[in-house]
Amino acid sequence: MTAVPPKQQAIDRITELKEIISYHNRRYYVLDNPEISDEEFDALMRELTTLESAYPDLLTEDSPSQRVGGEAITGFVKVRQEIPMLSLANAFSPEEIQDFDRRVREGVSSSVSYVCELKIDGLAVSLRYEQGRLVRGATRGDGEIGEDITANIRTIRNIPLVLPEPLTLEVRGEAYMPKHAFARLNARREELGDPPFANPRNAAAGSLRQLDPKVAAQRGLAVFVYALGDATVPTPDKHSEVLQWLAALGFPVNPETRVYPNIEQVIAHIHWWAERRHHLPYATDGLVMKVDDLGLQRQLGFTAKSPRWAIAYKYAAEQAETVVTDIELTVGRTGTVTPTAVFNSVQLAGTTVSRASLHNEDYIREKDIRVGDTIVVQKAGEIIPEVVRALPDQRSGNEVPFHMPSHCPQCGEPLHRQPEEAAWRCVNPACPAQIQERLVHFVSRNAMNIEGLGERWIHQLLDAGLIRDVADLYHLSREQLFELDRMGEKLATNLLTAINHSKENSLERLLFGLGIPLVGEKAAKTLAVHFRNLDEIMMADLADLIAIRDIGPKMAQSIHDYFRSPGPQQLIQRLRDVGVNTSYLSHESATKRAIFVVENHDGALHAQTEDVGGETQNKSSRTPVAHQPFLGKTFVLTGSLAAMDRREAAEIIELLGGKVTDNVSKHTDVLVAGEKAGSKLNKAKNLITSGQQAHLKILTEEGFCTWLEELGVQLKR
Ligand code: 3BA
Repeated sequence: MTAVPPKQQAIDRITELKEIISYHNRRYYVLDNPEISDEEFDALMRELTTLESAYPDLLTEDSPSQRVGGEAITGFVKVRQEIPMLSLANAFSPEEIQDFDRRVREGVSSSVSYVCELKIDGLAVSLRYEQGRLVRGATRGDGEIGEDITANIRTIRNIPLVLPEPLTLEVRGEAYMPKHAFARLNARREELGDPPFANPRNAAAGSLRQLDPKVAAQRGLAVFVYALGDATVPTPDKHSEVLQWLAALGFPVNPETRVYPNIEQVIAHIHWWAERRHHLPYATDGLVMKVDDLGLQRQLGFTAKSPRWAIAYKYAAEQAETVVTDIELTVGRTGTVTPTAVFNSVQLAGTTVSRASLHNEDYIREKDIRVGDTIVVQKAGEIIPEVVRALPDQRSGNEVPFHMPSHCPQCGEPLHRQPEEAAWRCVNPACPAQIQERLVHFVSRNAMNIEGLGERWIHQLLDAGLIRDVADLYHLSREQLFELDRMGEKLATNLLTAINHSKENSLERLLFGLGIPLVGEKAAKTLAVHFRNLDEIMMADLADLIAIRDIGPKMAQSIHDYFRSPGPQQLIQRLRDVGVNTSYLSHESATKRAIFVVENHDGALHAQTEDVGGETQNKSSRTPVAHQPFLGKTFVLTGSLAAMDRREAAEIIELLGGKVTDNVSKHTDVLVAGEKAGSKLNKAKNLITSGQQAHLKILTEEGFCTWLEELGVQLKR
């Protein structure tokens, strides 16, 4: 990849790459159905950026490489909406929806079909395309004048930069932050000491108002489009057809959209979503109903502020009252002392909650939350439980105000608070709580993945004085393990194998596992790929680190400081001494463990693990087992699985006689839905509710594993 092709060849290849990349981008971000692996996608992207940096004049704004964010800007320019972006009238009860329907039918004297859309809790934006190219993105603002946020809009992955036809049009929709991205962002802000966003809407708005598009690019935003703005295109007769047409052009249209012939069914739809909406991967605060027929829409027209043909139904914000029973203090792996409110459990937005972070001392003081207080709790962005306020009127006088202790609740050393920080910190590197948390983090699944070595064992090992830091794990002997309570032969062997095995991990796991402040999983991978081995990272100076895409100045400083401290340096030396790998092992060469299902002579099924090279495994060499409980069944796997990856799950299904396909259809018998299952899950639900495939079974990963267990398949790794 070092040889730079001549210009004409570069031009052709860039054109081709842009098309291929935007195709796969759409499969991934809009259709939730990727065709190629992340690695293959990255390789295409690298090829494009390499060519673009060799020929900077060939770099255009609609290049998918610009999704990472271009140059920072100094301010936002105001833009006028040619057709104002109106607001929506609200309804808060089914009766008000019925009133709306009555008004609509009076105005048009015919039966009326309605389109029901989820009301996404985000920020209204307008996207303008000229000759099929995205030229401007703007906020709604006051409806007439918004702000030009084009640079940030371009970074949103599910917005097409180029349309399949050279159309000039404006589309409108909602930019939003998915729940997982919101949770990740707030966790990071907390770590940095920045105030968290109250909800995904604010987080989306804050991200789109970033002057530096590189920051916006990191925020994981997405859009759903739901309307045409200023557009001279042959418009269909119905709003539902407009949505279909937009989807065909590659725009993300919410898959939960439905059309109903009367208001009774619309109201049933409202009830149907009341609870279910909490389990969507994005926050919704209601539904939007629109008259489907565009002719009728025109007849109905507008009031001064909003269309008469549409209304937003808003679910009541879910809050609950409960009583604080305790304020717990936990010491994290970096020594931060975090108070958590423990309260009598309540149902909230689809789950039972009994704890909420109180973040820090100032937060508790500001809200004056006391043990014994009755409090109001809610979920920020439908996901993170939080205490809204205490109800002082309900106090009996026995409530206990909170005081941050002056000393660490775990080791008794004094706590410190930096003037610019909100957190109190235990700075004793020998604090047992920190040591334990560092170890738990090191062995965790996404770090060194030392299977079987959970919190309980770590606690025992520390208690018995057998380990003091992560390097000690690699010196443990069988005899030492047997000193532990309830340690058996088999378990000891498994633990030692797992520990030993972890020495072969690729660098990013070690980097993440070390727990360098601010370095998450993604940054660890970026560093590993960029520097290839630990020595290079340790020698990198601040400028080298800042120059890396996705590594910000604060993180760069933290990495730099970490590797220049004597403690970490010694620890790394000791890890090297026991043979822990410190290089990046590319995807192809990494050893993987595969699960095999094997049949014993007695007919029982067992799973076995085996090391396989990433690329060299040979599928046909494994024969299916004779007992085939899944024979004739077609499975679809979606979302991310925790206990195994999709390939492994597919392998097991096939060995048991089942078939695995990519897409949900009328032939699907079982859908295994992991975390963040998206459109496939929705499609399966629709097939069930519409009666087209009523016997389709939807299983969570847990349900799938239980089924396997019932069949006698033991999953071991
Ligand atoms: N549909 C918000 N307005 C919406 C086009 C109309 C409309 C919304 C909607 C006016 C959502 C008001 C701001 C605005 C474009 C004006 C939706 C959602 N439809 N599904 C009927 O999901 N939040 N918001 N946006 N024009």
